[in-house]
Amino acid sequence: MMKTVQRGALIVIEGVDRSGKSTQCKKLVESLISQNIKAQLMNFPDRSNLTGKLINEYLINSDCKLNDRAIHLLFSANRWENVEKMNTLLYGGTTLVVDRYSYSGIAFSAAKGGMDMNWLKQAENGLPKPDLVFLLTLNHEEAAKRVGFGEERYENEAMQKKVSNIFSQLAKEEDNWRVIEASDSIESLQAILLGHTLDVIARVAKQELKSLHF
Ligand code: ADP
Ligand code: FDM
Ligand code: MG
Repeated sequence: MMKTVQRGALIVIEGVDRSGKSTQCKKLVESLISQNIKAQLMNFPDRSNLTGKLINEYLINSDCKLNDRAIHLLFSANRWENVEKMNTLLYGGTTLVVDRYSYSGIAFSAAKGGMDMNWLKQAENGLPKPDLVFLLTLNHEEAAKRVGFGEERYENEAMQKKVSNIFSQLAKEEDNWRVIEASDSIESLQAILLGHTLDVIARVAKQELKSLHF
């Protein structure tokens, strides 16, 4: 009898700078692969594609002036550029572990002020909806003890605190979020994330992927 391919899960990790997103994403992919589960890491912004190069310039060069709505749409377009790739991988049975997604897009733009929340969300509607979003929370004092901010735009305390509040708000709007206090050790956090992820992979394997609909 033919074995139908079960789809992979779309797992997103969000959180403020230095909350441990990149560390946990990398470890989660390694843990899944070590259990013979097909898994791949993705991160947004994806600085390798066309929109990603513009975004990278905006982030690293403080002299780069760009309208707030224009850069918001570029971050969103950067995700849209990857939709076919994401769908192909997911429906090919690969679980995607994604370092930042639409919620970073919404939170960072909203933290700047002056843009309507519904307008910010609109650009994300229709993208693949994560099966699970981890929000790593860490207070600013704890984050400050970790290896320091770089020189990129948004890497300052005021911005990070606003972003943190908006993430907490977004987490309450849907039931697919798991809020994890990120001050524990890398290993104990990883065990928690892996447990939730394995549950979700099993639960969604035969379900159709949903689309974001804010
Ligand atoms: P993010 O991607 O959220 O900015 P990183 O994963 O790059 O965060 O981690 C930022 C820094 O904090 C790195 O130096 C990393 O080794 C360290 N770090 C990550 N997780 C923890 C943890 N649970 N406890 C202590 N330090 C951590
Ligand atoms: N960022 C990231 C946004 O402003 N919008 C987005 O849609 C995304 C995905 O870009 F400051 C911001 C968040 C962060 C920066 O940093 C990217 P990392 O270190 O590559 O995660
Ligand atoms: Mg990171």
